[in-house]
Amino acid sequence: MTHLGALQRPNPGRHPQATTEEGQGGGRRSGQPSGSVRFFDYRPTPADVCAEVLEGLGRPAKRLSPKLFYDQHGSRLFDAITELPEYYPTRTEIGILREYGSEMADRLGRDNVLIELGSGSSLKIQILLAALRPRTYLPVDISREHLLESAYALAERFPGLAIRAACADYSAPFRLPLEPDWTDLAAFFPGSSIGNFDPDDARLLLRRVAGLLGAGGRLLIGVDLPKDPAILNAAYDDAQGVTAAFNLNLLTRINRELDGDFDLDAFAHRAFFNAAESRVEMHLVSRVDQRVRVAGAAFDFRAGETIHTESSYKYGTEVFKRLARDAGFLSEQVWTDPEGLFSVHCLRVRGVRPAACAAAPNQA
Ligand code: AVI
Repeated sequence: MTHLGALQRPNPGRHPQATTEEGQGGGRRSGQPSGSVRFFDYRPTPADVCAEVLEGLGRPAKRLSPKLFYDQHGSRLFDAITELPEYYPTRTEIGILREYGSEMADRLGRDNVLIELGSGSSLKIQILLAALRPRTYLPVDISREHLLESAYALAERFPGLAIRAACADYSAPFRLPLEPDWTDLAAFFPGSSIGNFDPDDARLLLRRVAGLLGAGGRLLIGVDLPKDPAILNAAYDDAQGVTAAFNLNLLTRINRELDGDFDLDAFAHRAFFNAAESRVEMHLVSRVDQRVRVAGAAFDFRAGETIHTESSYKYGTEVFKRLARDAGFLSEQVWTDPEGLFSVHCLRVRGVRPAACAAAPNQA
């Protein structure tokens, strides 16, 4: 789905491509100093959206990248999805974090450096920060506004926490503002976002996270489980039509940004569990034979033909452990909810963590 390049550790003490803004987060509360926020902008290069869309629509089996969902309106729609009664993953993962947060902290270690891939739900990270009390929190997100807003809110809430917010695209090559003497790194990758990568890309991403964390580093990762297809189909095709609006918004975005002429009434949202691939697929189905123009190029659709817009893989515990093992991790513990809907894995990078004083692990 996405091209995933090498994650790189920074040169010790130097961040040549980063514009660094330093600031104090959120003022003071009850006489305690507020946490400090440092911002590192690695200026993630915007993907060539136009080339990607033309390539995807030009294929015999048309497809578009799920990354395109997340413009401003799409991000709002996704937030609304996480609150839907049918969309169980968010509230279930939050329940697991609440129930087992202190066991997770025992595994991940306290007073360490916690990296979050995608600064998503503020509630999830608040639960984890309260349990772990890391020395430094390092959220990585492609959206500057979202990243900074959430970093300053957390600085207010966790006085004394050092925050290094890195604007970067974690699904492409990226660097992090790590110090050479930091050997106690842990990472959090919630929401089953790993499920939106095809398995080969997921393995590649995990392998690179393992390289970033170094031997002995731990990753806490949320992974959605396979289940009754009726539950899955409802979660991705809710009664209020929010997920349908989320899917169709992709066409609105193409119309706006790429001079497209998609007629939204001529496409329908379809989501279903593909058991053979263990994934929910989202498609946009053409209701009629039609021709659509995007950026000057013409694309013909037959009635019933679809554009595949997203896959959301569901991994059984043992299957995911195998994927993680192939990426260089050992499984340490898995937590699930009582209904077996969702899982949170603690993984450890194979190998022995070097002595605390060694500078080598943080070098590029
Ligand atoms: C972001 N991602 C984990 C969501 C999922 O469940 O695959 C995206 C989503 N698509 C439709 N609903 C939610």
